[in-house]
Amino acid sequence: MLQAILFDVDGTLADTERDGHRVAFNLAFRDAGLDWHWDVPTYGELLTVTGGKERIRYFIETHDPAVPENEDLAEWIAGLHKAKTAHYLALLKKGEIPLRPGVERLIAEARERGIRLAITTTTTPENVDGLLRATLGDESLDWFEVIAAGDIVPAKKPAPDIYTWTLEKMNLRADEVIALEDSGNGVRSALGADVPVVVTLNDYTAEDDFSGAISVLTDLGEPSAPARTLSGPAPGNGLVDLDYLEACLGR
Ligand code: XBP
Ligand code: MG
Repeated sequence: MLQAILFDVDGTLADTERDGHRVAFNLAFRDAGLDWHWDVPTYGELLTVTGGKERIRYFIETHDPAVPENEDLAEWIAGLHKAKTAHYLALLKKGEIPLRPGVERLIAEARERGIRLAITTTTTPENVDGLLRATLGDESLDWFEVIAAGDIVPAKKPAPDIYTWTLEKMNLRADEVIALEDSGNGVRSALGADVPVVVTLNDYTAEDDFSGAISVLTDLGEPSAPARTLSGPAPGNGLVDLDYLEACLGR
């Protein structure tokens, strides 16, 4: 029996990366007087590394940009990332980043049927808070029993730690939950904790390796715009709902 749905955030609840996180990183670079700019394709390449601080460090290591001397690198990155978070929260507040199709519908159905909800993400906790408030309202924070985010586990996705941590907190077994993810890193993280996973991909993750996922769809689907199924079982009416997720769990 399905007991809970574990939602990834970036790319799954909303398309946050290209017009959200990427823009916020660039604004923080500008504020810091850096001549770095992450364009859309560059950001796609950097997305192979999850976590904003980890992504900045990876950029420094692989692109060799000028960085200030005589600074503790970890501290400097943390400061830059803090500025990025402030910009990202401001973008969310403007209400320009909507939820993906079907997300609100599925959350409403789960709440009606008493299915438990959690968030499992590498992004900073304030970002989850900001996205939920901006899209579903302040009260929606209480709908999620656990919000597992950011540095609460040292090893971010694709490590399984965030899923293991969430299952422990909820006192659930991996075969009682379904994870919704959008990326290869997310799929590997869930599967590493034996959590079955359904994928809704996006432009940045379309070429990722989703091996082991139960199904891969364009999105969760709305009655007016049903989802397309790219692999695995298709939901009858193009809508990912609880009956579909329950059937996925039984496979
Ligand atoms: C999402 C991420 C995040 C965001 C940035 O991965 O990698 O790092 O891009 O968030 P997933 P922060 O969807 O697999 O959780 O800058 O707050 O880290
Ligand atoms: Mg994601």
